[in-house]
Amino acid sequence: MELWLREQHTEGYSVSWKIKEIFYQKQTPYQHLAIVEFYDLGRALVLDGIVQTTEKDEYIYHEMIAHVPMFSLRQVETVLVIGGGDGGTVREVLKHTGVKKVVLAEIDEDVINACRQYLPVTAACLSDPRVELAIGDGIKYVEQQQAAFDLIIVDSSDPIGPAEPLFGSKFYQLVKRALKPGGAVVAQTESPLFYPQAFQRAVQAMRENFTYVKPYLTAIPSYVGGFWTFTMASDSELKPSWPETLPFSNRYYTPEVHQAAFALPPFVAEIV
Ligand code: AG3
Repeated sequence: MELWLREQHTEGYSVSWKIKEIFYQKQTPYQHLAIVEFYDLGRALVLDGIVQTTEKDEYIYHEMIAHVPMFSLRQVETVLVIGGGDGGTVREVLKHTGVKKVVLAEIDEDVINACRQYLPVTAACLSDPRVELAIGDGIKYVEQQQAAFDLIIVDSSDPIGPAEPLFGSKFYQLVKRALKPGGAVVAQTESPLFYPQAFQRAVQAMRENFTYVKPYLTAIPSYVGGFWTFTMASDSELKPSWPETLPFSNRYYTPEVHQAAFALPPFVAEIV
C-alpha cells in the first residue's frame, strides 16, 4: 500500500510526499501532529498537514533564522525562541559560545516530546543545560518579560491556527518591551509567492514597532514555492560582523550567504 501526504496550498495547487513510515501521530489540544519518514527527504515534522521541517533541508532554515541575527548583534547572551518545538533553531543558537540562556516558548508540549523521541537531529540539543523550556502561549510568556532578551526568534508555523497572533502589531509591541536595549527580533515571514499578505502583515507589524526592519530571502526546498522570507527588526542599526573564520561549521550559512540574502528580487521587495 502506498501512503502519501498531500499538502494542499491553494484550490489548484498541492504537493505530494510519499511516506515510508509514520512514527507518531496525535491530535494535540492545538493541532494535528505527525512525525513521518518521507522517501528521499528523511524524517519530518508535520503540523496540520503542513511540513514544518525535514532532515533533508532543515539546516537551511535553522541556520538562516539563527545566524543572520546572531552575527548582526554585538553580544548575545539571552535568547528567546517562540515556537520552534523541534529544537532546530535552538541547536543553531547554541553554537554561539557566548550564549548563556535560551528559553524555548512552545505552546504544544507534544511537539517537543515527539521531536525528542523521533527527530533527534533537531531536538537532541534541548537537553543542553543552557536551554529552559517554557511550555505555554508564547505571547503570554513575552508579556511577562521586560528587557530580558538580546534576541527573540519567532519560529512559528503559518498564521492559521495557534501562530496567527504572532503576525500582528500587538505581539511586536510586547516583543519590543521584552528585548534588552539594542536587542533584535527575527521571524519567519512566509512565502512571498504563496503567502504575500502574511509576509506584508508581519513586516508592517514590525515597522510599527521598530526603527530598522530588514526582510531577507532564502531558498527552502521543502516549503511551498521554494522562496522563503525572514524579517529581522531592531531599534539599533543591524550591521553584521564576523570573526576571520567562523567558530563553528555550517552547511548553508556563510557571511557571503548572509549578505546575499538581503538582495530582494523586485517581486519580493514590492510586497513590503
Ligand atoms: N516553521 C516554519 C514553517 C512554515 C512552513 N510553512 C509552509 N510550508 N507553508 C518551521 C519550524 C522549524 N523549526
